[in-house]
Amino acid sequence: MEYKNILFEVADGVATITINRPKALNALNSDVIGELYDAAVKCKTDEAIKAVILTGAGEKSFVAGADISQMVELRPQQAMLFMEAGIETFRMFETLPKPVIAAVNGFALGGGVELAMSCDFRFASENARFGQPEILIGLIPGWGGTQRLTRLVGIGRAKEYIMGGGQIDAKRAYEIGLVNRVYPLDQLMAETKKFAAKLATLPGFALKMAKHAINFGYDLALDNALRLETECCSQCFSTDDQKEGMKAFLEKRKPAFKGR
Ligand code: CO8
Repeated sequence: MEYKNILFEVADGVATITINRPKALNALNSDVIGELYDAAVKCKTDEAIKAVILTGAGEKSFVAGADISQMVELRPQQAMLFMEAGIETFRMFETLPKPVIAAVNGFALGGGVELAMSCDFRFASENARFGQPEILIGLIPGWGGTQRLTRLVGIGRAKEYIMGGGQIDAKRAYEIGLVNRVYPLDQLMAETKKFAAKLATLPGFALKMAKHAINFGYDLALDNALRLETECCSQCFSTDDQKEGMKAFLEKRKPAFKGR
């Protein structure tokens, strides 16, 4: 697929996907969603890609939400299709068997914060602003916000932001656990790439199992979740990387992981 709305680059095992509609503050229309889905499939299937970064073009916005100009006249069935496309695309990143980092370089509003919350990690620039302002245009979140925000920051805060429609800055987002790290804007990409590069060197199968156990164990009853963890952890013993990691520790040397 030829991309017109995103940039897709791979370097040193890290794929960087940049949503590239800076004049519209990188708002997501159905074309962007289609390209993001295609890029997610590439990230999943290309064995050379070990970690993924999602970011927005320009210095003002990560993603300012779904494209309002495309939604204004939708009927419910059309809205449902647009919602399902976003839900499926975001879920691809959330369940990708590789780490995904959102580098939030400005506004992350509505669909923007929903996309960021589908990533494993959120690194933000100091100028980033977060919110679910859908209520202000007669809507509620439709790409996972009612569920993922509630899980990340708790039901009381989720209701405050979703029903109140206000925005918070990066410092507050860090305090409530919505973002993992905050950097000056000019350091955001370098720091995100450094973290992604480190992840790319770690045993890929163990990363996959860690993400799987956390994602799919989270909503299970504790006994079932612990069983899932046991199964995921035991699978790691099938890899050369587990043998190498433990031998290297015992031999007091650095491990040479091979990704298998
Ligand atoms: N959709 C379309 N265009 C947008 C969007 C958007 N979400 N956000 C910004 N833009 C456009 C503006 O229209 C403007 O275009 P133009 O230059 O042609 O007039 C350009 O980007 C620059 O924006 P502003 O001039 O408004 O810039 P400001 O710095 O003054 O303001 C803000 C920045 C605060 C980010 C402001 O643009 C804003 O409030 N944007 C809308 C934010 C919003 O409401 N987002 C939520 C949208 S709804 C949603 O995401 C639901 C997702 C799932 C539902 C699926 C249902 C089918």
